[in-house]
Amino acid sequence: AFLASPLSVVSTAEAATPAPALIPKPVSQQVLSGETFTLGSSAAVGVIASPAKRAAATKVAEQLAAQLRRSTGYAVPVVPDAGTIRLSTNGTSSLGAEGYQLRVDRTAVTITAATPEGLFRGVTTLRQLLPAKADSAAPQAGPWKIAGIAIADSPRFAYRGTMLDVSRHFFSVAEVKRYIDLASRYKLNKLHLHLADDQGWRIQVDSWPRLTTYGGSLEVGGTPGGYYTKADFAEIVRYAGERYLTVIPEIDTPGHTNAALASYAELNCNGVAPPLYTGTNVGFSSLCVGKELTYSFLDDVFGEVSAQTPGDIVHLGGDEAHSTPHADYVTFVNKASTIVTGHGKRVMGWHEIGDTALPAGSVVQYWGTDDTKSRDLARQAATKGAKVVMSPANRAYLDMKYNKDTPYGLSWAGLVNVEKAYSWNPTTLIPNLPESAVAGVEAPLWSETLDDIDKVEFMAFPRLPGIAELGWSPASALNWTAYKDRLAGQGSRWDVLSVNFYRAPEIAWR
Ligand code: TNX
Repeated sequence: AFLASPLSVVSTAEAATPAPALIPKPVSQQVLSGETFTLGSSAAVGVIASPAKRAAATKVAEQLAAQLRRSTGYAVPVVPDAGTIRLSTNGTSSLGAEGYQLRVDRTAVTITAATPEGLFRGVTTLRQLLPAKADSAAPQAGPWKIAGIAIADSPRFAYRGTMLDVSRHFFSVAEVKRYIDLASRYKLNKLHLHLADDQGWRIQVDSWPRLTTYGGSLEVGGTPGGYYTKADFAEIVRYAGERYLTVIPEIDTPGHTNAALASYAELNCNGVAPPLYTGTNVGFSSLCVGKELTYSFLDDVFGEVSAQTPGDIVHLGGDEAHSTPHADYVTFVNKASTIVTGHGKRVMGWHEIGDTALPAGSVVQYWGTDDTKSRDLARQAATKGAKVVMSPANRAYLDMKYNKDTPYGLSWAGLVNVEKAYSWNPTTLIPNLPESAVAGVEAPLWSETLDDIDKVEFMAFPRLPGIAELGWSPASALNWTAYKDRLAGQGSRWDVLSVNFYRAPEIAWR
């Protein structure tokens, strides 16, 4: 800019200020031309909240202030009842628990919501309005300007998730936190953790200790695995909660259970423990449907896992049970569902559970590829009153390769480029599925080929923000050409955060 002539500077200033490159796109935004906010050295974050909401609202303010201190070097205190950046929970409840209003003018930035959660969502918008360097971990030179704007915003869907498969490859608490940080920037509100599969059991269960000490010892490829102790898991739940993501733990059953079967011989129908498995096949393992012990095992496991889960959903898997006869499968899922609800949680499962009993409040996760069978199961589930979360594998699976040259990932559901991942509508994808049955979207990331967080980032970015937008923004806002331009603006932000994103050549990164 400092090479530009004074004349071009003037003409830029006179051109209509474009809408900022926000993802997800807000419901409504109005540029306030002629208004610019400058964050100066005396900036403070003010909290205006009723006593019941004050502590949580202050936490949201502290998170914002802490980041601004790091990047601006200013003191940025958090103060009651004033501030140049004001967070108020006295907002209208008509925008819902997650909705917020944000106004930037020459005097202040004001975020108003009905809840601390709404403030948090508003802060994620503010972070995208600030210059990218505001996300830096070290002090940067200002100025810290934000163009005037008035936004009113609330989500299209209540369920906006992503899943991390920590079984096929284990990810440390620090790596999970990094993923939470990045997901929370795009207003995702569910973190589904795939905690048990053939290749590893990753969550401590006191009543069945060998699940982790033995069943968690390896991962795909035979390298050392790992597991979360109760303290580790509590820390993930806490960290996610502070960023307004609810953890949904998944214990995959009755298939995908080799790690458990290897750990306890008595869980097997023939009483013989198979060896640990470090390959990537699916569909070969099954819990023993006819054994009573199977259900006391599940009661212990779902009991301990539920006790550690503040959210109201527990995922029992249910996918690809190719070694469980169908009648047994239905018997098993119905019993397992009753155990989950007995621990006070709603049942979630992959779409195969669509033809089981599905207790009230169940959530079915569609992972089909436009095939008749998967669509039918999703529709059956809806007919029984269950909600459907949309994770179409040929669009929302973050482990699918972008193109044939992508260095890792799978391609069984096809190649999924950035446009394909974004260009679908969650409520019309499955014909004749009532719109009211769709709870939202989730982008799963399976980790057979992903053994470190850099690879996870490469597969999730830039596709995850697109799924986040499908979950948050109104259908009328979804437009690939416009989205692509907003996405381009995230590149410099990811550079500041050292996100190892795939620089898809069709995006004009800036
Ligand atoms: C299918 S999707 C699976 C997983 C694999 C994934 C790989 C689903 C419910 N089951 O076991 O990891 O494909 O993309």
